[in-house]
Amino acid sequence: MAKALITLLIFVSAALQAATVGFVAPAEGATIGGSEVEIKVAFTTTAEKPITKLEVFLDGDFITERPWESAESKGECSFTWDTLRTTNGPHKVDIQVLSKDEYLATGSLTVTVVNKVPDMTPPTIVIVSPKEGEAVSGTITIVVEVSDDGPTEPFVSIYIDGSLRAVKNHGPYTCEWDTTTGGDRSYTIRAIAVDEAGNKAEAKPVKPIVRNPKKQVPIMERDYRP
Ligand SMILES: [Ca+2]
Repeated sequence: MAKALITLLIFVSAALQAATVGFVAPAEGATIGGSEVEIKVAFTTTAEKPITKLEVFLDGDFITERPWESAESKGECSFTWDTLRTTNGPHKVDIQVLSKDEYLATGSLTVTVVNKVPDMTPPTIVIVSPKEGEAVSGTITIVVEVSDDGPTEPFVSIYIDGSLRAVKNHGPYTCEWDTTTGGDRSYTIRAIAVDEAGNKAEAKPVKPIVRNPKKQVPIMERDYRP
């Protein structure tokens, strides 16, 4: 009984409408994402009222329109939707068809947009050892602390006076430094982290001072007598 009533209503509705418009793709309720989602619509009309324009609405807001020069009794039309510029979640697309500014029909589609939120946040990076101005000697361990919101650990490069001394893609981010190989002076340690999305961060440089014991001079025995 109910089914027969619905069939009848559809039949009456179709008879009254001069034109129809519906979606070929994507499917109703589909989950979509990316910058190039094809929205394909199909429409039919009568010879008396050829469709001259399609208007596209997203969540009730007018987005774009497309003039339609053909006076065919039916046709198809595609739009590209950059869903990266739309929030994640359900959205309603309406297509209205018009004939010389006379409204004819609307087709509606509800889809769910799901896009991976891009990682825009650079890592945080700090050189924790040695400290600024710290006197160091012998072989020391440079320790860098890095954190990031990405799914993988960042790449970290450690430099001493501009020369690359270590590259690591996982923690602990450390680097052994034999300070006896250079002279006693101030050195500049820099560290740079890059996350999976290419966001880059540089730690505040640290300038320790190398002070190694002088090389042992053989003690000379002196024995003078006046
Ligand atoms: Ca990040």
